[in-house]
Amino acid sequence: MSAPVTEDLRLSLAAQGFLALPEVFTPAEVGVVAAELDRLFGRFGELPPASVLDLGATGGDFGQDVPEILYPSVLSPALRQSAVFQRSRAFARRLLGPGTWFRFDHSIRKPPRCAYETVWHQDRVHKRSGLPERRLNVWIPTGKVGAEDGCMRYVPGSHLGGVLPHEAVPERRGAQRTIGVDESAAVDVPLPVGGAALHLFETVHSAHPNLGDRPRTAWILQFTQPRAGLPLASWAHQTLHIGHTWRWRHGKAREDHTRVD
Ligand SMILES: O=C(O)CCC(=O)C(=O)O
Repeated sequence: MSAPVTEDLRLSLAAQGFLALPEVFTPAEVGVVAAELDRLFGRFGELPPASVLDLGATGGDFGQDVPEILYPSVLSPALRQSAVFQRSRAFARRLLGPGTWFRFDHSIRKPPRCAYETVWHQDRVHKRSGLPERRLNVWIPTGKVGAEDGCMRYVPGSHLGGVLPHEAVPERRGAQRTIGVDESAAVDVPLPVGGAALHLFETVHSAHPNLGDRPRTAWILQFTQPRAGLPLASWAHQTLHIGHTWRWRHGKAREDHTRVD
């Protein structure tokens, strides 16, 4: 990252639960990621079932509302090799400390004029095992984002109060909403291309709808610092996903090979 990890950044993350970093990658580095994600979203209907979700209304056509790709870096090794990935991991290690590992990545696309608001939630609410660990999300938009086209928003200091009560959101696949968020305390994080928003596992956050006329795509990398020396749960999770997508990845490799020849 162009911004060094200073003690001020560490203290700010610890106090606020999030960081807004406008200058982290070059536009060219983000361009590599954007091209890979565009290619995957362009083939959304052909991706393996284990790799796709739609966060939108349960009644809509799957993949048309708010498509989400799970572990895009497994489907596209170029993402894992990208400067954006490498630098995000180095940055997470410097922020969380030794023993920080890559846990998971996903990408969420909000199409133009998409009224879907990512509801207020804490990521920790989705963790079933309850084992103690620290996690950090690095949220990277592939284009400039503001409040009008789907930027992230955070409640400063909200990570300090433990896991708050959540409720299911009717007609939203799997969504859980934090009950009683004081929106007047929330902070928007608009970002230019090359920026990133970082948050801790317990930070209450949401993202605006995309009312703009271009898709809003974000690549989200999650890092973990498990209490055990090795991230066994993360490895198991990734290995399962690698297994579930094997056939697709090998079919694709054959197709690519045929095209090159
Ligand atoms: O991109 C979004 O709309 C939401 C992302 C999010 O909730 C997260 O990164 O934890």
